[in-house]
Amino acid sequence: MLRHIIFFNAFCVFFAASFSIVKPGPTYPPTKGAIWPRPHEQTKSDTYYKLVPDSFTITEKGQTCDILKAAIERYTNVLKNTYLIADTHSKKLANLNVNYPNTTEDDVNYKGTLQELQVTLSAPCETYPHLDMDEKYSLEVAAVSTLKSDSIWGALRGLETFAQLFYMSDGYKSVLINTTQIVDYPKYKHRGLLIDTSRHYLPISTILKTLDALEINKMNVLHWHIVDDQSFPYQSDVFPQLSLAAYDPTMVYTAADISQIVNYARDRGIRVLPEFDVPGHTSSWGVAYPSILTTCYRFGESIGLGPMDPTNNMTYKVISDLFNEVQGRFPDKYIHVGGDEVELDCWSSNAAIRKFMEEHNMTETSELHSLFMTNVIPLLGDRSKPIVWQEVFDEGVTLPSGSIVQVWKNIEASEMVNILNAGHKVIYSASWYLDHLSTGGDWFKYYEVDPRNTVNGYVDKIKESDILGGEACMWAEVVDETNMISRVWPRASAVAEALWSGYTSNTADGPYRRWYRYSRNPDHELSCRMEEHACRMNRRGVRAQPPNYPGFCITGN
Ligand code: CP6
Repeated sequence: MLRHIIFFNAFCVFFAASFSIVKPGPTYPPTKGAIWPRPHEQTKSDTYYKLVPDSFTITEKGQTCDILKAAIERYTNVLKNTYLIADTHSKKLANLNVNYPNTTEDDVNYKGTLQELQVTLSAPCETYPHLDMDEKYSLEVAAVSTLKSDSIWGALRGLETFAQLFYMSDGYKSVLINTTQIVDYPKYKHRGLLIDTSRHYLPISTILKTLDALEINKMNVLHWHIVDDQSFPYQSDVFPQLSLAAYDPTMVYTAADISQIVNYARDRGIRVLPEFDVPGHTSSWGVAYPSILTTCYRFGESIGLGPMDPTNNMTYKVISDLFNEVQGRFPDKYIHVGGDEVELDCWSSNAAIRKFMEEHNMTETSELHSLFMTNVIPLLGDRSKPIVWQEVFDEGVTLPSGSIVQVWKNIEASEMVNILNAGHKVIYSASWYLDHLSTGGDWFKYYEVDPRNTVNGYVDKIKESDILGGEACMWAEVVDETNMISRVWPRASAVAEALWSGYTSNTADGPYRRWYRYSRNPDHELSCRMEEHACRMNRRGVRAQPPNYPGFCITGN
């Protein structure tokens, strides 16, 4: 303890002595229409156009469908709203009698008002986003701009980019867009966020808001860790008693709620990936069905219920019927079946389970976990493929081909290599735990890893591409609707960029590795872009927290 005090004092004295001069104004001046995540390829010019919503339209020049029509309406509204914020601001300025000169109209770079965005979609729409969807698009901004894609999903990403190119100028009175050409596609095809609705219930509105934010960040998976030990908010028709373990009868997700969320996500090119975590993290199942859980013992006495009972046929019957229902409610081709943090010691504490192990020639409780998963995975049939947490691989379960292993522990490269060499695909989450806070500005650290770099040199490039992407995880022990959005955003935006752009500390022009040493630099490219991006999210109704040191954001409020 004493050592800490001395260390801490020395630390403060050091900073007190090396004073710095603080200049007025935001620590990081925001950029103007920088795209987040950074596009694959972009050329920009100083010439620009002005947005006047009444004389601007987005038109469909190729194939179309409901998803595209809805997106055009959505983005038209985003632009109208951006214009409205500038308009509101200019009225406030007029009331204050502050007169900023209009610099736009007599500037040689000003090319007039923007007329049209033509969207050319060259193939019929797919109906639901999937792992292998094509998200590529190209965009050219001119008086008549063009957006081209071979896929509805690419068209959605391109519309998002288009909306982000607009910025406010003339003292936040006009909305401008520069001439630019972009060709863009993601490095990783699985770019997700995990939300946890068991530790705290999240209202539908918060989940929809999260989907808005995912769309803004070009993320494409909502990993919905829907139930866990503490509560069971999923309302089942086959087992209605399960949601007796909801925190409150109103704190549930009905079939209609799920359908609303799935459709809202689909319209934004986002997959909803349900997780029903078994056999651990399942206490809440025991409220209605205690017999499917294992009684744990200490010193010969029962100390309560632990993981699912792998020796009980009823366990598999409940899981099977529930999965069948879940497959009907979630159209995604994958279901996450968990498999993390199983309390193996509970199994070995139970005499009946020990007897079962003896009868089946098992010596390790991990073999029971293996048996359990081996029994559970086929229950998915061929309607869905499994995703599992890494323990399932570690414990020697034979997984069907096409399975995905989600890595969440800080691990040696060798583990990723082993998973890949066993023929599995990987989703990376280690080091992207949003519930681990240091400061609001800690997002820099999420750039320290590029998932494929962790196995660089250990496997060939083909295997490397089996690392499909990653997920930022927002475990909800200490978050609910009051703080979830602002805690996730813009911190998860860093993960979004690492996954879309492959822009990390390992990239040649990537951000500085030691952010705390270099980031207090007003020209810091990444920080300035992040400042604009967080502000952009706020203008679009996502209450992202301020990412950097002091600054401001004009939102019309
Ligand atoms: N809940 C569930 C959790 C975690 C996991 N599974 C978790 C464990 C350790 C850390 C963070 C989260 N809260 N169901 C592990 C995947 Cl550090």
